[in-house]
Order: sequence, then structure tokens, then C-alpha cells
Amino acid sequence: MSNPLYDRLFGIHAGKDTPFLHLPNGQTVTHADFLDMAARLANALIGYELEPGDRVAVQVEKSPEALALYAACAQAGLIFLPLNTDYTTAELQYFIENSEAALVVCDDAKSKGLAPIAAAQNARLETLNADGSGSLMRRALGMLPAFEPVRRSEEDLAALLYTSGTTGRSKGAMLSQANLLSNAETLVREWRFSADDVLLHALPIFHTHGLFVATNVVLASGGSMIFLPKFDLDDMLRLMPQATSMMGVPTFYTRLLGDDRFTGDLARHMRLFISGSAPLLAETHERFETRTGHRILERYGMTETNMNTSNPYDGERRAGTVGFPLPDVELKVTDPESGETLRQGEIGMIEVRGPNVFQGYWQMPEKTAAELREDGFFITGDLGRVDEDGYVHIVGRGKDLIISGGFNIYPKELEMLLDDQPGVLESAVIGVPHPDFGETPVGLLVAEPGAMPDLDAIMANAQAELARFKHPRKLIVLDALPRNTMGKVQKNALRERFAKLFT
Ligand code: MLC
Ligand code: AMP
Repeated sequence: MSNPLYDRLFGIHAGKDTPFLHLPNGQTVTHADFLDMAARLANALIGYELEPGDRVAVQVEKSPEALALYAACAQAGLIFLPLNTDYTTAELQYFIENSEAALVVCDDAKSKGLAPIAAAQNARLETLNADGSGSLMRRALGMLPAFEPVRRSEEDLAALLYTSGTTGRSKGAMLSQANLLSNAETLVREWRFSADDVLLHALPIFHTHGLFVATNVVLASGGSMIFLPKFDLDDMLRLMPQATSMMGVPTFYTRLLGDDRFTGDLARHMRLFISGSAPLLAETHERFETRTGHRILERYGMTETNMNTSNPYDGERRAGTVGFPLPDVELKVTDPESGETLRQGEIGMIEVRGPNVFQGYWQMPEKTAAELREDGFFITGDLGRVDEDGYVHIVGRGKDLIISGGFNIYPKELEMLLDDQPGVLESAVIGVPHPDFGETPVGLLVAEPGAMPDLDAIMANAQAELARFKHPRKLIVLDALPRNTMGKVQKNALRERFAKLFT
């Protein structure tokens, strides 16, 4: 039976004893081993009486088993919903409820807190730990390593990835099999991935970058990955000589450059370094070339669209740009007010259309209609321009968003929490430059008349509610927030004023 995502990424490797995952302990998982694990998991999932199209919410550490769960969902026709391992129980509750997940898979340590949430949703709760232990694998190990893929079409949904909203709660981006496959196959061609590639993989696998860009490209090309649980500088330096390629957020590159052990020699045999998820400073690009002789290939994408543009494999990789629209991706720059297409060179809203563009937000037709035009163009929220040679430049964001080390933080979410704190009249959260994370959030508070907000207590409350990467790095009390004549807080003025806080 046909299941394009499973067939074209996983099924093509059936029976192959070729390496797929190289683990830091020296072990190798072959394609055949991996597919056996996935099939056992698919049998276990179906045993839980899940139906094709059901959502499987997964908050687990990166491991071969966690990746096999993605394959198992594809094979069983289930919608994979990966979640940041840093999310607190309060944050998870929303995703589980909103997606109406039928199964929640989490670490043993999280299961107690999630049990009532899953129960209220009539969802099953199973566990999978970083070492592969837990109730899910226990069950899977008793299953047969063979599973007939559930029939699916390219239009069926493969994944639901949550992305925060500028005004309210997170939105689940619905990604179809065709969205994922078309992008993976294009990137394999554009970036020349082959069965000879060994990708140094240190990204998390709960976001587009580590899951769909990195993993799907390696799967579609038949290559292998050095599969690290997280970015660790010592591991990166030790294992780079065994790799041919690396994908990372800009923080990976600045951290490598910050270590003298990272030399041109260590990177000499590498074929390709790719950066994305946040702006790579032209200065980092240049320092990297001076140190290693390699020009980093920068590309641009997002959860809703996978990858949209890329610098060329052959030809000039231009620092400070994100290259050209990928084949099949149409890109235009429009007037944010009128939606009219602007002339080449003018700055405006970047809109994209193509087989990579998602199907809309899960059960949010109004939000979908506001961002995805009827003619298929998606309004990215990124401001940019196309230069005279066709290179796309991202010059800013029309959306109020902070990107810290490649993770997105929506100021609105922090502001709502800060506004509720004792003694706080109002707040504004801004992103300021940070040497390691690129940007980091700072909370600016205005006290209620006569009150003295307890900043330590407020920070502790924020830390209890929010994932670690969202914690404000600093809280500052101001007399008032600067506003324009319309009463809107002038965040640009605040960003300028606090630009040098950490640099
Ligand atoms: C970790 N911390 C962060 C953080 N990551 N804080 C802010 N921003 C981040 N990104 C916390 C840790 O929990 C820790 O808290 C403290 O900061 C210092 O940790 P660290 O050891 O220095 O950080 P580390 O764990 O090494 O993580 C940094 C990182 C990681 C950059 C390696 O964040 C990372 O892998 N980022 C990649 C994100 C990503 O994949 N984005 C793709 C999104 S998809 P404490 O309390 O212990 O001190 C997308 C589309 C596209 O955007 O185009 O690709
Ligand atoms: P996410 O919603 O996590 O998928 O983040 C997507 C956002 O990351 C985009 O809308 C951009 O703002 C940003 N982004 C991704 N790649 C780049 C890049 N190469 N340069 C600048 N911003 C980027």
C-alpha cells in the first residue's frame, strides 16, 4: 500500500545494512536496525488503538528511539507532534488540549505532572526516556519488527508543529506529507547530499531545522548522521573529522569560532556548513571563512514553510543574505499595508508560495486566513528585499519576535505574565543583542503608583511558568514606556536604549 512519506524517506532503506546513526558512544544504528525499531513502535502505537490522523504529542530527549517514533508515526499514518523538551507542564497543557492528542509520550520525570492533563483529554500517556527505556519501548520490544505502512496520500497531514503567535496562544502548523517530501527532495539536490554524506547532527529534533531539514535530507539521500544528544563543543570538535557536513544555528558557529581548538585543519575535509533559523552576522561568516576557508551556506525557512531560500552550492554564498528562492518556491516582497508587490530592491513583507507551504493552522481558520492568502501566498512576517542580483536579504521582522539561539520567543507571552505580577502596571519585552544567543529577552516594567515590584520574586514566577530559553535575562523598572502618538509602545526606541546591555 502506498504511503509516500514512509516509502520515500524510510521504505527505500528496507533491508540495508548501511549506517544511519553514528552514536557518540561509538555504536552505529544501521538503516535496517532503525526500520526494525520503527516497525516495532508502529505495532505498539496501533496496539493503543490509535487511528490514522490521530495526533501523537511527543516531549522526549533526542535519541534513536525518539527518531524512530517519528518514522513509526509516518508508517502508521499518525500525526507527529514534537515538543520542546524545555516546555513546562503549564506550557504542555495547552499543546495537548489544543491538538486533542490521542497519545502523549514523555520522559518518566514528566509523566506525573502530565498524567492528569492527558486523562482530562482521554489521551493515553506512555513514557520514553533518553536511554530508550520507558513503557513505550518496553511494549515495542515485544512486537514484530515488520509493519505494513498505513495507506496515505501526499495530501494527508504528517506533522503538527506549534509556533507561537504574536497576539495570543501558539498555533499548530499543519504540514502535509507533500510539504515535507517536496522540501527534502529539493534540498538534497540543491545541497548535493548523497549516500556518502555524514552529517554532524547536534540540533534538537523537535523543530523544523533538526527534524525536517537535517533528518529528512539525510534520509532522502541515504547518508548517515553523527547523532549527538545536544550541542557540546568538545563532542563537536572530536567528531567533526568524521563528518562531511554540518547544519546549525548561528550560535553553533560563534561557539566554534570562540574556541582555539577549532582550526582550519579540523574542517578541511568538510564539504558543507549550513546555517539558518536566525540571522548569521556577516562578521561571523567572514571570520569562519578566514579560519577554515569555508563559506557558510545560509538559508532561510520557518515552521510553516520549511525552507524557502538558500544561498547557492556553486556560485557566490553572499554573507548577510539568505540566497535565492528554492526551485518551486515563489517569493515576492509586498507592501505590508496594501499587499501590493513592490519593485525589486524595495523593502517590504516577504511572501512565499510553493509545495513547501503548510496547510493552515490547526482548527484556527481565522488565523489561517489572516496569514495564508487564498492564492496560496503565505505572509511570513519577515521584512526583506531582493537585491539587484536576486539575493534575498532579511532586514527585520514585521512580527514582534525574539530569536534566542534559534528558539523563538514571543514577547507577548512574557508581557502577559509580567503584567499579572504584583506591583506591575505594565511591561514591554524586547530582544537585545547577545554574544552567544544572538538576541535575548529583557523585561521592562512600569510599577503601579507607589509600588516597588520585587524583581527576584517576579523572575522566580516567570521561571516557574516558562521554558528556560524564554526566561527574561534581566528585568528593569522604568518610570514609563515610550509611546507614539497612537499610544503604541515604541519598542525600537527601547531596543536602541538597551542595545549594549550584554555586548
Ligand atoms: C539553552 N538555553 C537557552 C537556549 N538554549 N537560553 C536561551 N536561548 C537558547 N537557545 C538555556 C539552557 O537551558 C541553560 O539554562 C542556559 O541557557 C545555558 O545553556 P547552554 O548550555 O549554554 O545552552 P545549550 O544547552 O548549549 O543550548 C544552546 C544551543 C541550543 C544554541 C545549542 O539552544 C540549540 O540547540 N538551539 C537550536 C535551536 C533550533 O534548533 N532552532 C530551530 C528552530 S526551526 P541553565 O538554567 O541550565 O543555565 C526554525 C526554522 C528554520 O527556526 O529556519 O530553521
Ligand atoms: P520558526 O517559527 O521557529 O520556524 O522561525 C522562523 C523564523 O526564523 C523566520 O520567520 C525568520 O524570522 C527566522 N529565520 C530563519 N532563518 C533565518 C535566516 N537565515 N536569517 C534570518 N532569520 C531567519
